[in-house]
Amino acid sequence: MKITDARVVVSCPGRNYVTLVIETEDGVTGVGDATLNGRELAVASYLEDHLCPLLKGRDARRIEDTWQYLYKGAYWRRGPVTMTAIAAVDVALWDIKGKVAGMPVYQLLGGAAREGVMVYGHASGDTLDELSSDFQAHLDQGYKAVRIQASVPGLDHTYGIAPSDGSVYEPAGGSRPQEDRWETTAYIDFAPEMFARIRKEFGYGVHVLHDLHHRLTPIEAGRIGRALEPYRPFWIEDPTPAEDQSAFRLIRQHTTTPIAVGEVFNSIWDCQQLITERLIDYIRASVSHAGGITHLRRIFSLADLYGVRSGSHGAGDLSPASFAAALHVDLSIPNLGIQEYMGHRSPAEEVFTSSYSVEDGHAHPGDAPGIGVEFDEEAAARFPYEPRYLPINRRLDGTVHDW
Ligand code: CS2
Ligand code: MG
Repeated sequence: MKITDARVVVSCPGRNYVTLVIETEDGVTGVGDATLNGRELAVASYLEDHLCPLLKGRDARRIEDTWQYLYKGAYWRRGPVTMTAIAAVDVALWDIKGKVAGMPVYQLLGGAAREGVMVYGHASGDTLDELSSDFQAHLDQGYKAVRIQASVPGLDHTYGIAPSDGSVYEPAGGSRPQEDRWETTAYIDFAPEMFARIRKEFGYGVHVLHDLHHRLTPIEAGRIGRALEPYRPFWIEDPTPAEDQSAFRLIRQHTTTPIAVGEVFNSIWDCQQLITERLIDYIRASVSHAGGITHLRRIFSLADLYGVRSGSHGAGDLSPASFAAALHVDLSIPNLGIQEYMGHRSPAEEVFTSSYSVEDGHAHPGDAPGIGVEFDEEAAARFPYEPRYLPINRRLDGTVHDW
């Protein structure tokens, strides 16, 4: 089954998405997400200029061989651009395999290991009152797990707070990144206060998560983890930058609060030590940035050996094709933790039609053959690419800090 065409579509239906479409000689098409937020065109070029010409003429059925061919064949291994491009190819080929078999991809991965995939939504607010009403709104929608972020008093703008007009918290439009402010001393007493408020109001029957977005030093992270223990967080996410995997030993020495890491990882090597030394509890690599279904499953299998569960990244910058692919993996692996779910902003639904559903706090990929997402190229053409950047972050004295 020869691949006859592989093309890349960059569009902005609500936010930028890079979509790879692979077509076979029998007219079967597969779709993969190649979006790398804020660096979209680099992946589009990697695919268009380097991978698409290699795909034409290859056998679409040989997923593992194609993965190895693109990974080892590049010589320059890993990195977000390379691995996002390989991920898009991989997911598109799984999509094709499912369509040809007449089965949803999760059936090809071993079938459902559960009825549905627990997801967490995002509640946020400029004040704790706003956060609390957003939290209630999530409970009303059936969520069993909710991430909480609130503006830190004394800081102009804090990560993860959706503006009250319903728009997203990133990325900002414009030709330069928006600049946020951060100071850990302002944050460190506030986080326990935020958790205390939510637990007091809503009790312990709901999972509560929190994202630190790589901003703390390991010892600060240990301190926050310990201070939050009475409020039983489901996890704290990305407490400290994870380039230095051994830094997590220090956090572990100070707290039993579960730790989740991985949305910026693109390879199993980024988390080998974190997993094998049991320095984390949840691995949050994503299907679109960590080499697709093939490589993500390898990461989760390693994690399973060490009692580490999955918690895949599912922010809005991952297109519906990624979210669907993640759900097929989630449904079939033995060590699911939870799946992030942010949804997609209108008019994304004009471009992507999905078979997945989210109900009562649980998602299911649906039973359409393949990944269950159709991509309308004509509709995508109505929403041309718009240059956008992720924010950068500075301390109050102006020093560039981890965003
Ligand atoms: C975030 C993301 O969802 C998350 O946990 O950390 O929103 C992240 O900032 C974006 O995916 C960056 O593109
Ligand atoms: Mg995050």
